[in-house]
Amino acid sequence: MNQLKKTAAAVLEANWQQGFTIPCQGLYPFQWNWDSGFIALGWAYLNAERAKEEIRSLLKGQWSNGFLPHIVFHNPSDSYYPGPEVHAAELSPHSPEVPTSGITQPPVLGFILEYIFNRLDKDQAFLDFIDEVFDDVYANHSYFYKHRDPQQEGLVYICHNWEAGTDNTPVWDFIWNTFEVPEYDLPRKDTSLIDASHRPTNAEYCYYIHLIELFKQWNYDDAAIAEHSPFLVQDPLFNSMLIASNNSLIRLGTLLGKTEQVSQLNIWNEKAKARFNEKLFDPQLGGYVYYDLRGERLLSHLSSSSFTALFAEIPQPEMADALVGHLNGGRFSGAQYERLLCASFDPTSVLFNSQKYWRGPIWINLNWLIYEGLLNYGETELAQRLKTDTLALLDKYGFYEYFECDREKNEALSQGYGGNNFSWSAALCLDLLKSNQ
Ligand code: 2M8
Repeated sequence: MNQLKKTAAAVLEANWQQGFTIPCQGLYPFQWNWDSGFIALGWAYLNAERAKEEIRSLLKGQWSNGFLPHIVFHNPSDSYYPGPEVHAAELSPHSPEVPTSGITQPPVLGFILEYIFNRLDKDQAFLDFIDEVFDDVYANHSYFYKHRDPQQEGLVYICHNWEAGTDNTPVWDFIWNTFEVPEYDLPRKDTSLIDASHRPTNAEYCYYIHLIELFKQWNYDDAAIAEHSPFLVQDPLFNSMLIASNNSLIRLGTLLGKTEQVSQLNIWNEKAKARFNEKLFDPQLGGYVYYDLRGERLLSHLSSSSFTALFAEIPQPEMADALVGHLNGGRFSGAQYERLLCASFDPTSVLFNSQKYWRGPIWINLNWLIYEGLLNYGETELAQRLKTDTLALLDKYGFYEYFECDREKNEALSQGYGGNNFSWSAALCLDLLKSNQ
């Protein structure tokens, strides 16, 4: 076991809490939805039972209508704001016994199950586990297509920036410009735990909290949210994750003889892929962008989310070529490869900020998705470059939450950005390392 692997294992071990893994001590002290998916994949290399427990714990937070919340508050903690009392998910008749939030996150579980199954050499015991949880994960997909696609076009919406996972991407600035919010009293904890200049501003947090306050007024009713929420966006990352999970559930369901679900998943997926290419690809920019359902307009900005369609095998060849161009001597790498891959927002944009959270820094989960996506399209050399950049960052700095993409600036730095000993950075490092062993 090399040193990087040992340290990654130690991070996961330290963040393990009897049944689930927190993303980071202090900063994120509960179970997060998409973090847990990536983390489970890491556990598969160390202890497959923990991978199963991680997923079972997340599913304890599932609502009776199939909705899977973005946080499950299994344990009390006063180091995070907003906690369960702010989210007040019990206002919904569908919420479970355990306290949860009332918003969701990118649906990664479907493809995570398949990745783990493949990484465990198609282990029968893990297939039995997939059989155990298949219907719950399917119910989550069913929830999305039933409640998050008002025009029945195959694309689902998110109604909160925290649902995107890319919390403060500059793309949301254009939504915040469309409505006003009160000035909330914000007992934030994050800004006293890490450098506040690397986190979203208080002005942005007022928008985040205001949306939650609105959803509570509507008791988290999906129809009311679809009708009134000022934030209603079709996000390329979120829809790519759903489509990639559909792809995996189709293959796993076929193995398990789930004929009815598989045929429904195929119907959703064909429609979704066609609409995704038709609606979210901006030919001028040569990449996938965001659609603001409320404002009925494209938000034409490239971000690392734009490339995740490769992971879900959505782009046709010429679209894939355009995406690859941005990473290979184009605006994300720079002509001389002066940037490490992959910035979370278009580095040539005036809105880019190389240190601020989702407005520019490199994130390991996005790098992993893009790496796997490039392999899907036979781009092995570029995939290797991305992997080398990613492992070099982890090796130099450790398992930080996000990283500087500018090569020159990196020379002078001695640490990454955000939280340290961050679980998905460790978990996905284990997966990236597998082919090096
Ligand atoms: C960040 O988001 C949370 C809210 O969900 C926060 O800032 O408080 C994001 O990076 C998100 O993608 C991630 O899942 C979460 C926990 O790591 O932290």
